[in-house]
Amino acid sequence: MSGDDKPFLLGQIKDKLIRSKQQWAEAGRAITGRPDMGHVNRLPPGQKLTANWPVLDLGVQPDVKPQNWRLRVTGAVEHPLHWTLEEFRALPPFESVSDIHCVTTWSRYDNHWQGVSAKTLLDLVKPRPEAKHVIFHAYDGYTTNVSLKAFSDDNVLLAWAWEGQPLTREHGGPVRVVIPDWYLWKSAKWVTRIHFSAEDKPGFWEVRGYHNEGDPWKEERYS
Ligand SMILES: Nc1nc2c(c(=O)[nH]1)N[C@H]1C(S)=C(S)[C@@H](COP(=O)(O)O)O[C@H]1N2
Ligand SMILES: [Mo]
Repeated sequence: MSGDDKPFLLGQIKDKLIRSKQQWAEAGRAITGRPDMGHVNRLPPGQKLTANWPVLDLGVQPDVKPQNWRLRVTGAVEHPLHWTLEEFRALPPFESVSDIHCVTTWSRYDNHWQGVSAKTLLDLVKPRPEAKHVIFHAYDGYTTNVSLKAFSDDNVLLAWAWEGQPLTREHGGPVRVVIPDWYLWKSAKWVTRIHFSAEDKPGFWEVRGYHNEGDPWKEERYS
């Protein structure tokens, strides 16, 4: 062992430590109620568990017939694509199980979703380097914004089924966004356009006093 080996070894150990801490930090985003992440407290602060699934919206539930549904991707992407429901459902399917946390204080565990993952969509449309924000537009005029980072999470999807059944109209069928790590107002029902942008654009509730992000573990309810 030469004297030079020691600093080298220390350097290696340090890198290893940093890497594992980084991984913990990433997993720590998992203070997120992901069932697989093994939280001691699965229920975020201020939430109450419910078994049913309440319906919340602006009071208008657009009747989007499957044959009329369209999803468009616009803004800062290499490939601004659009799909019919038939085309969308032909994309690689994705299934996930996640908890729902609504800002109105109810949470519902173990929701089984089926749809298209955000990852798949991102691979297809390829956001341009300047894209940092995503704005969802829905058939009822609702909008909501998230960071591209939040949208890129592994558990995010555009869901067309819940508990093995087509997503009902009241819950946003034919297709809604599901972003399990954020309060449910970020999960646009009846989604019809996904806009990528360099600039953030607060959505319907975000301009009305809701937090711009919405992490249930930090109680980011109102701004
Ligand atoms: N298009 C649309 N999406 C929406 C809303 C809405 O009014 N319109 N409300 C949001 C809010 S505030 C909540 S709490 C959830 C409710 O979803 P749910 O009715 O399926 O429980 O949808 C979110 N997505
Ligand atoms: Mo809400």
